[in-house]
Amino acid sequence: MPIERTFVMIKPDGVARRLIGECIRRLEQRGLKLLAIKIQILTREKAEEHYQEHKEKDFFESLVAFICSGPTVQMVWEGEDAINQVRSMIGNTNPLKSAPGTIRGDFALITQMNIVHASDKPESAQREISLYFTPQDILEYKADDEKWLTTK
Ligand code: FUP
Repeated sequence: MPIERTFVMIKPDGVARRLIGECIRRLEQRGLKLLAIKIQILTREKAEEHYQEHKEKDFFESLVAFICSGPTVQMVWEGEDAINQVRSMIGNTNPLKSAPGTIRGDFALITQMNIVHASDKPESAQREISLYFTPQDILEYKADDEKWLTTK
């Protein structure tokens, strides 16, 4: 499988419920590598750009208001098949359909307040990473345990 980078954001509910560490712990424990991290309250412009694919949906206004309502954490994670693996670790968009053991399945009940966002495909990962990070923000480094976690 290719080594990929994916974008992960802990939403205002995840930060307010003190789940930053829990989300990071799960991704780290799996063997993914953290390359960049920030905490910020999103501007409306940034939120609208992030969720541009949902602009026409009836939940768009409410989603943008929610995502700007408090601090959020942005991260870039790297690893084998990272995009699909992180998506499977966060669970279904609707937490009522998320399997136990996933982040949403373990901590959420409401679709909008589903703790965490992660890129769903390579093009989204690229777009979302560059929306929040410059190349200088992303640290490239070797981790000592990589021989156990990659085939490269
Ligand atoms: P996901 O990629 O799992 O975050 O899901 P989507 O990109 O489809 O949706 C983005 C966010 O919009 C979700 F996290 C929650 C919100 N949403 C709603 O509020 N109502 C909906 O019916 C669908 C999505």
